[in-house]
Amino acid sequence: MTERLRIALQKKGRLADDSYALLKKCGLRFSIRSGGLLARVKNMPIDLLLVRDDDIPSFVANDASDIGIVGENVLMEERFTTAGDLDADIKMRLGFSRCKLCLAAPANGKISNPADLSYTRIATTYPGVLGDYLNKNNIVAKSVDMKGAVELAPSIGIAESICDLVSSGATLEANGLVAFETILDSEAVLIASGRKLSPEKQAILDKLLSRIDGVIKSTETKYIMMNAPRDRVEEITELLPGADAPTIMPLAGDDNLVALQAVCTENIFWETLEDLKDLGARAILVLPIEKMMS
Ligand code: PRT
Ligand code: ZN
Repeated sequence: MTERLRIALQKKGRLADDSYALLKKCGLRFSIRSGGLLARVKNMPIDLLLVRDDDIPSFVANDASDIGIVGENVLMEERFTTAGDLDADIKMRLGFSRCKLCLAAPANGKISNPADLSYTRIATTYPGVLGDYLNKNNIVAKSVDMKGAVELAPSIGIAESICDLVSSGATLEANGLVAFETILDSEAVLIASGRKLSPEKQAILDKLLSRIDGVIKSTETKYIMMNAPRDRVEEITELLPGADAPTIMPLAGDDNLVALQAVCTENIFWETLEDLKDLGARAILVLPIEKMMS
């Protein structure tokens, strides 16, 4: 029987859709049934274990799963609550589900910087990460552990400030709170334990990691094409973000213009296109790249 690599994923929630989408872009074919705990990938020896995000680090650490996709915030919290005894580490940063774990307090209140926290109460669902921050910064404060709706804590009088995840900031604003310190920047990460995998599983994992790397790079990478004045090619090339040597081709019937094409590994903003135009570039096209393998 062929061995199957097992990946723990969040079943439903803010991480789930982007995790499924990433694996689909890597060529994995599967469907998620409601109520199912395991989904079988049809075209590769991989099974998906569909669980709550909080369980993912310990499932990976305890061999219920070979790898997992989880928010860095959840991994860090699990690390602190297991007192550093968690066999799960970041293998790859995935760039989605970005958020910050912030300290926030009522606008125009008594707390507007970390020094004001001394001998106050801070409500959070991240007591581990918060405790570590308070320790490292020599702040003596009480952490009030909650299961959710942390943003309501100051208005109901159970804490003077909160430590919670923020992405757009709309929730803080709607509750009259202002963030004054970021204690963790988080994004989705792929985690694995230090256990040695069998050669079969390791080969599947290596293939998957290489495809994920390709997917992440290709979303940032663009192909740019333009017609450029021959005597400005050097200046134009310098403007292209993260580009290797461009391909230059003559244009039929025009000795002063060339066709210039390059792969840019960083984002191309409108400002760059405007600067290229100022250097005489015309007919500028920016094209997405679907797949990459280096
Ligand atoms: O059921 P399960 O336990 O699996 O899911 P969950 O309810 O614990 O987690 P879920 O699905 O809400 O979030 C999963 C992961 O998404 C988190 O662990 C983070 O890594 C990441 N993430 C990214 C976020 C946010 N952005 C986010 N904005 N998690 C939570 N939020 C909260 C935030 O605290 C606020 O209350 O969403 C609310 C809206 O945020 P604003 O700032 O846009 O208003
Ligand atoms: Zn959760």
